[in-house]
Amino acid sequence: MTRLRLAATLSLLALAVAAPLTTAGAHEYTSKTVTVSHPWARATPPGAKVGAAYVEIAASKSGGDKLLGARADVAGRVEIHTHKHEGGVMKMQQIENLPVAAGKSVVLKPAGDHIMLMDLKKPLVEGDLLPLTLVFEKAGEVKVEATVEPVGAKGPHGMDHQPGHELDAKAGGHGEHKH
Ligand SMILES: [Cu+2]
Repeated sequence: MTRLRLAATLSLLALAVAAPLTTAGAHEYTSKTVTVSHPWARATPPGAKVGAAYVEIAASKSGGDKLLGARADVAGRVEIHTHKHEGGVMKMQQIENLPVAAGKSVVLKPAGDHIMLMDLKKPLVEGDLLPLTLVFEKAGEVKVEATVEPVGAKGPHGMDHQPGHELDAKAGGHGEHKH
Protein backbone atom coordinates (compact mmCIF):
# COMPACT_ATOMS: atom_id res chain seq x y z
CA MET A 1 0.00 0.00 0.00
CA THR A 2 2.69 2.47 1.03
CA ARG A 3 4.79 1.40 -1.92
CA LEU A 4 1.89 2.00 -4.26
CA ARG A 5 1.31 5.44 -2.83
CA LEU A 6 4.98 6.25 -3.17
CA ALA A 7 4.89 5.14 -6.79
CA ALA A 8 1.85 7.31 -7.40
CA THR A 9 3.53 10.28 -5.75
CA LEU A 10 6.66 9.77 -7.81
CA SER A 11 4.78 9.61 -11.08
CA LEU A 12 2.92 12.77 -10.13
CA LEU A 13 6.24 14.44 -9.43
CA ALA A 14 7.55 13.27 -12.78
CA LEU A 15 4.49 14.74 -14.46
CA ALA A 16 4.94 18.04 -12.68
CA VAL A 17 8.56 18.24 -13.79
CA ALA A 18 7.86 17.20 -17.36
CA ALA A 19 4.78 19.36 -17.88
CA PRO A 20 6.45 22.71 -18.50
CA LEU A 21 8.45 21.16 -21.33
CA THR A 22 5.45 19.84 -23.16
CA THR A 23 2.49 22.07 -22.45
CA ALA A 24 1.75 25.75 -22.64
CA GLY A 25 -0.25 25.49 -19.43
CA ALA A 26 2.56 26.37 -17.07
CA HIS A 27 3.90 28.80 -19.60
CA GLU A 28 7.48 28.23 -18.71
CA TYR A 29 10.01 26.43 -20.86
CA THR A 30 13.16 25.13 -19.26
CA SER A 31 16.23 24.07 -21.12
CA LYS A 32 19.82 23.33 -20.14
CA THR A 33 20.87 26.91 -19.52
CA VAL A 34 17.76 29.04 -19.78
CA THR A 35 14.15 29.24 -18.63
CA VAL A 36 11.79 31.13 -20.89
CA SER A 37 8.68 32.42 -19.12
CA HIS A 38 5.38 33.95 -20.19
CA PRO A 39 5.92 34.25 -23.91
CA TRP A 40 3.27 36.51 -25.42
CA ALA A 41 2.67 38.57 -28.51
CA ARG A 42 0.42 41.45 -29.44
CA ALA A 43 -2.45 40.86 -31.79
CA THR A 44 -2.02 42.74 -35.06
CA PRO A 45 -4.64 44.67 -36.99
CA PRO A 46 -5.57 43.18 -40.39
CA GLY A 47 -3.00 43.95 -43.03
CA ALA A 48 -0.20 44.69 -40.55
CA LYS A 49 3.12 43.34 -41.74
CA VAL A 50 4.94 43.37 -38.41
CA GLY A 51 4.24 42.13 -34.91
CA ALA A 52 6.15 41.81 -31.66
CA ALA A 53 6.63 39.07 -29.10
CA TYR A 54 7.90 39.27 -25.54
CA VAL A 55 9.35 36.79 -23.05
CA GLU A 56 11.38 36.65 -19.90
CA ILE A 57 14.65 34.76 -20.23
CA ALA A 58 16.39 33.58 -17.06
CA ALA A 59 19.83 32.00 -17.25
CA SER A 60 20.91 29.25 -14.87
CA LYS A 61 23.31 30.13 -12.08
CA SER A 62 25.94 27.86 -13.56
CA GLY A 63 26.24 29.73 -16.81
CA GLY A 64 24.84 32.50 -18.94
CA ASP A 65 23.59 32.22 -22.47
CA LYS A 66 22.86 34.41 -25.44
CA LEU A 67 19.71 34.72 -27.53
CA LEU A 68 20.95 34.63 -31.11
CA GLY A 69 17.66 34.85 -32.94
CA ALA A 70 14.21 33.39 -33.38
CA ARG A 71 11.94 31.84 -35.97
CA ALA A 72 8.19 31.73 -36.47
CA ASP A 73 6.29 30.10 -39.31
CA VAL A 74 3.94 33.07 -39.45
CA ALA A 75 6.80 35.52 -40.11
CA GLY A 76 9.07 35.73 -43.11
CA ARG A 77 11.83 37.05 -40.89
CA VAL A 78 12.36 37.48 -37.16
CA GLU A 79 14.75 39.97 -35.60
CA ILE A 80 15.78 40.92 -32.08
CA HIS A 81 15.09 44.59 -31.47
CA THR A 82 15.77 47.11 -28.76
CA HIS A 83 14.53 50.68 -28.31
CA LYS A 84 16.91 53.60 -28.27
CA HIS A 85 16.35 57.29 -27.58
CA GLU A 86 17.42 59.31 -30.57
CA GLY A 87 16.88 63.05 -30.48
CA GLY A 88 14.00 62.67 -28.04
CA VAL A 89 12.36 60.01 -30.16
CA MET A 90 12.10 56.34 -29.25
CA LYS A 91 13.37 54.26 -32.14
CA MET A 92 13.57 50.55 -32.74
CA GLN A 93 16.94 49.15 -33.56
CA GLN A 94 17.99 45.65 -34.48
CA ILE A 95 20.55 44.01 -32.21
CA GLU A 96 22.77 41.07 -33.09
CA ASN A 97 22.07 39.09 -29.95
CA LEU A 98 20.81 39.40 -26.41
CA PRO A 99 23.15 38.15 -23.67
CA VAL A 100 21.71 36.82 -20.41
CA ALA A 101 24.24 36.66 -17.57
CA ALA A 102 24.44 33.64 -15.28
CA GLY A 103 21.79 33.75 -12.59
CA LYS A 104 20.16 36.83 -14.13
CA SER A 105 17.11 37.38 -16.25
CA VAL A 106 16.26 39.64 -19.13
CA VAL A 107 12.70 40.82 -19.60
CA LEU A 108 11.56 41.64 -23.10
CA LYS A 109 8.61 44.03 -23.06
CA PRO A 110 6.84 46.76 -25.00
CA ALA A 111 9.09 49.84 -25.44
CA GLY A 112 12.07 47.67 -24.51
CA ASP A 113 13.79 44.71 -26.07
CA HIS A 114 11.46 42.61 -28.18
CA ILE A 115 11.26 39.89 -30.76
CA MET A 116 10.17 41.51 -34.00
CA LEU A 117 8.10 39.45 -36.39
CA MET A 118 8.58 40.82 -39.90
CA ASP A 119 6.75 40.05 -43.15
CA LEU A 120 3.74 38.55 -41.38
CA LYS A 121 1.91 36.06 -43.57
CA LYS A 122 -1.30 36.49 -41.58
CA PRO A 123 -2.47 38.61 -38.65
CA LEU A 124 -1.78 37.53 -35.08
CA VAL A 125 -5.21 36.88 -33.63
CA GLU A 126 -6.05 37.47 -29.99
CA GLY A 127 -6.53 34.18 -28.14
CA ASP A 128 -4.36 32.18 -30.54
CA LEU A 129 -1.12 30.49 -29.61
CA LEU A 130 1.88 31.52 -31.64
CA PRO A 131 4.61 28.86 -31.95
CA LEU A 132 7.99 30.51 -31.68
CA THR A 133 11.47 28.99 -31.79
CA LEU A 134 14.14 30.84 -29.85
CA VAL A 135 17.74 30.05 -30.74
CA PHE A 136 20.35 30.29 -28.00
CA GLU A 137 24.11 29.98 -28.22
CA LYS A 138 24.31 27.20 -25.62
CA ALA A 139 20.76 25.95 -25.09
CA GLY A 140 20.16 25.67 -28.82
CA GLU A 141 16.56 25.79 -29.92
CA VAL A 142 13.84 26.41 -27.35
CA LYS A 143 10.32 26.08 -28.72
CA VAL A 144 7.65 28.11 -26.96
CA GLU A 145 4.03 29.00 -27.58
CA ALA A 146 3.27 32.66 -27.11
CA THR A 147 -0.25 33.67 -26.11
CA VAL A 148 -1.62 36.34 -28.42
CA GLU A 149 -2.94 39.21 -26.33
CA PRO A 150 -5.11 42.16 -27.45
CA VAL A 151 -3.75 44.87 -29.74
CA GLY A 152 -1.78 47.30 -27.59
CA ALA A 153 -1.63 44.97 -24.56
CA LYS A 154 1.17 45.81 -22.15
CA GLY A 155 1.49 42.36 -20.66
CA PRO A 156 0.24 38.78 -20.90
CA HIS A 157 -2.97 37.43 -19.41
CA GLY A 158 -4.54 40.83 -18.85
CA MET A 159 -1.60 42.13 -16.82
CA ASP A 160 -0.34 45.67 -17.39
CA HIS A 161 3.29 44.59 -17.51
CA GLN A 162 5.54 41.66 -18.29
CA PRO A 163 5.82 39.59 -15.12
CA GLY A 164 9.43 39.15 -14.18
CA HIS A 165 12.23 39.98 -11.85
CA GLU A 166 12.27 43.61 -12.91
CA LEU A 167 9.13 44.03 -10.84
CA ASP A 168 11.32 43.80 -7.75
CA ALA A 169 13.37 46.70 -9.00
CA LYS A 170 10.18 48.60 -9.77
CA ALA A 171 8.87 48.06 -6.27
CA GLY A 172 12.21 49.30 -4.99
CA GLY A 173 11.49 52.72 -6.44
CA HIS A 174 12.86 52.60 -9.93
CA GLY A 175 9.51 53.73 -11.22
CA GLU A 176 7.74 53.12 -14.49
CA HIS A 177 9.69 51.98 -17.48
CA LYS A 178 10.12 54.51 -20.26
CA HIS A 179 7.86 54.69 -23.28
CU1 LIG B 1 10.91 46.15 -33.39
